[in-house]
Amino acid sequence: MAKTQSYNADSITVLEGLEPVRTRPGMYIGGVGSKGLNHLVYEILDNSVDEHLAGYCTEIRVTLEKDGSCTVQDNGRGLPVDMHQKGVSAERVIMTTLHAGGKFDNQAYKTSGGLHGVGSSVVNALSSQMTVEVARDGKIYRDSYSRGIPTTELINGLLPVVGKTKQTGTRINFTPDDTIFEKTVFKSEWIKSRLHETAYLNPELTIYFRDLREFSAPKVHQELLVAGDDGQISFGLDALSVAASDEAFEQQKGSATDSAAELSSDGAGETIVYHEPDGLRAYITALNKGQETVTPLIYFKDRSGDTEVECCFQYVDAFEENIHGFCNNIFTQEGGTHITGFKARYTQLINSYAKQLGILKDKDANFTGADTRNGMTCVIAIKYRDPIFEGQTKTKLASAEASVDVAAVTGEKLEHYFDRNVETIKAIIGCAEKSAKIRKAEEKARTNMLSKSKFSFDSNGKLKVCTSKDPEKCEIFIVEGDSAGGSAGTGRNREFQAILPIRGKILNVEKASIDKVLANAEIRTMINSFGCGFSEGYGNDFDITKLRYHKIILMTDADVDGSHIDTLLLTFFYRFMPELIYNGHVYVSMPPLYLVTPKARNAKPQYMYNDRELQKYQQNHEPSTYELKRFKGLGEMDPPDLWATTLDPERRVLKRVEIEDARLASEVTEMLMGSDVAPRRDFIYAHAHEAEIDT
Ligand code: 28G
Repeated sequence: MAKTQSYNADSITVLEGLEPVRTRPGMYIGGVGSKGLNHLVYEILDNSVDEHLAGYCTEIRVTLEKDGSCTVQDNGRGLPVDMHQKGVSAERVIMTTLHAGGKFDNQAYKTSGGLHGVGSSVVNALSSQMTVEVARDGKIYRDSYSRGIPTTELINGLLPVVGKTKQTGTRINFTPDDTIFEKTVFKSEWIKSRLHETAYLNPELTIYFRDLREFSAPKVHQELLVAGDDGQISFGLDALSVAASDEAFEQQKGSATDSAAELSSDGAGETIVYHEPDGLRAYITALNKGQETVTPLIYFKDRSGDTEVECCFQYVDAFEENIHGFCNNIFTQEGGTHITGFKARYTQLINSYAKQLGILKDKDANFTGADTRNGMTCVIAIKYRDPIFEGQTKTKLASAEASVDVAAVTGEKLEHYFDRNVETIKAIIGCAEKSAKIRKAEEKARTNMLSKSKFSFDSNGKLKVCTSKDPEKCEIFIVEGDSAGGSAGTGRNREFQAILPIRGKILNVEKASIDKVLANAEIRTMINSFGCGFSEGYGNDFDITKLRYHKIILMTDADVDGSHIDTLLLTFFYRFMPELIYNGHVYVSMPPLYLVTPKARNAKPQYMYNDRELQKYQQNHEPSTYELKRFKGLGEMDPPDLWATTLDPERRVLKRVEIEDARLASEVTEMLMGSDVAPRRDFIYAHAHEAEIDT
């Protein structure tokens, strides 16, 4: 196929059209870090999901390719390829025009406002390479781009045909532009979480995920694996007879025939099939896994006006509420009107039943909203015509009507349900009573505590302070264990590095009630030393301007226990000090696993941070030529070692924690505490390769 890099008239208009995306990528994908990078996948994925919502696509495949690119494929109708009024294929127009992608004419199921749904053209503009293949009308068409500029020559304005097929669908392969993105390694943990979420929200959809990259851990999440990928999206197979040299399609053949074998091999690559026919019910069941349930699953779905409202919830024996909102399949991290509409109506409903059943007397105060949701795990997913998003990360639904519609559906459906399930409403009121009691006790404890001056309720225990008082310069290392804490205390730069040793595992804040959280010595010490208070359900005392350390660095061993402690700490920050993460103050240090000392004179010792690095070294060096030391833990390093590898800003490796990491941490807490070793190892694995040098 003829390719051209020349800038003809077409490509200049293209460049003009997509230029704003390349000059200000953050405006379109929310940044050029990991979050923006992964957003590229979601943008493309969203188009396939839209095609599913339109009723034409049942399978989506997402593949992280060996070469660092990503492929998304669906079995929908296939992007239109016919002649557009502009004189080129419609596909060209869609891929090169801002706001002309996919569904922008069809507002009904536009994926979202704000950051989302800006479409494939944005991804195209930010990709060093993009290939679009469309299976339609018995043919396979192909187009390609580099940084949004077409590299395929059209034939009378239309796409070249590269094969024949009986299937229909779209396949897009793209490589993020490394001159735009700080990092170009997709975070599979984030992507998998998003795919699973999408599967729960779309019960008739099946999503195949594959990670073919070298460093991906083999065999993850056994329970999710479905051996024998049947290769139903197989327009590529047909094509083989016609376009036998077509690499992309050969690869497709591989995935269709070899996957069962690959699952049991030790090579790179994992395949996960996400299919959740029980939808939100299965989602709640998964979220409540391992916890004692207090009510059955409660489910409803209905429309009000143009809004479709779907909701499932269940109570567990816990003190937290755990409400996840979605609007048009988008997770609304910061909540919004759909959530407030639900909560407001729900509080009224529970109080009215409590009175009706004589549990609340006339003289009694109503339950607070938080009381009524004590122990509740809930997912609210709405489909809304014209969502408006606001907030720090544009993930807060602002549309006022959504609140009204959700309240209407919630009121009607739940009244119908509770009238017929009195035991369930009694159990829920039981949870509310328990909460009210604890709340009153806590309010008392809190006034007592606050009266003793806010930050003096505990001495700072084992904190080794630094001399500087300039928060911007100051760092605090939260170090696992007294022995590592001791070495760090000696090895650090006292001027700007504070050390806070913590022992063992901090409390799992996901499970504990607030009074227990506040009673925990480690947590009190942290709140004290950071200096900015904390926020929780009953009030927000958090003030980030008071933060004493602009870098909070978790320093734990690179093993299962260390990653568990990281997870618990992140869960704590996520729930009580999320701004620390939003504002990029939280880091995880990446201590090396090995020290290789070559025997040759003049050769410098080398620290290695993961097994891959060591393997590479071992492949190129005879075992007799070097000495290998394996660090079992930070506690084994002497202070100079610790300075050289983990403390020295010039040489250490830090990974900045993003809010997605913290959200996942809160979700994987359960997984990490389970007995299965494999997911834990994979968790550590997944985090090891994402290390970045912090400068
Ligand atoms: C694989 C990666 C991402 C897509 C479709 C299918 C159609 C479509 C996409 O149309 C323009 C606007 C509304 C009609 C629609 C095909 C109607 C008929 C489509 C994708 C024209 C966009 N036939 N599949 N866009 N519409 N999958 N997957 O991008 O009026 S995007």
